[in-house]
Amino acid sequence: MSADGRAAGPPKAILFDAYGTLFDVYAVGTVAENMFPGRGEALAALWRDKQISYTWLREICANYMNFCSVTADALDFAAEALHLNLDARQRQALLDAYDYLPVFPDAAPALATLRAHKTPLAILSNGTPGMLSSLLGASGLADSFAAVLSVDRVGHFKTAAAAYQLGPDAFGVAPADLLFVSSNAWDACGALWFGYRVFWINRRALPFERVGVTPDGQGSSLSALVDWLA
Ligand code: LAC
Repeated sequence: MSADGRAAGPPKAILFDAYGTLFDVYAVGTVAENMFPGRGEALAALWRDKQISYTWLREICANYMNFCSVTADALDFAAEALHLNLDARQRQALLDAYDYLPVFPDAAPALATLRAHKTPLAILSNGTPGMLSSLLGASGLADSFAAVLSVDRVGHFKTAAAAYQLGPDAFGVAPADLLFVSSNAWDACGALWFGYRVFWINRRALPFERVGVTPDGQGSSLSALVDWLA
């Protein structure tokens, strides 16, 4: 432990958020753009915002529903709010696209380098096991991870402690011995409050949330994480 009570030394495992951190959620904007020229980006942005706010709303109201259903509800809201007439075929095509989001180009090389250091890697995500399995299967990254932890097992979304507890339970170590990596600042805050060490992937050059916690490290890409750990 360091003087401030945080663990020192290399992490015993590294846990990654999935959506936005390893997989590009805004890529669905391209599919949407083909359906609604000029509106794809707006649909992708509102869809993601609503998806996350529904997880928070359901968590604070103790009304869990799996991330697959939340994602579909958020799409329906976003389309209606933007006055886009999504027919059943278009709706299904967008939901299918969510199962096969592209992996960020920095992910494969970073994960390969980290694996070579023999640190176990895992995913800790709001996604259901089915959603994560589709994403990983399509990405070619499945073998990179020692564990894929879905909050669906505990029926609580991040930032609930029960969701973050999946990490320490899986590896049998304290949260401070684990490094949590997310591009979602709210997720980084939740993980810091829970007690993880945290690296924030600041993909969109944003300021960090003003809520009284600071990530242990940050950078614009997963390659920056590799440099920071070295
Ligand atoms: C995840 C989303 C919330 O848990 O980014 O993967």
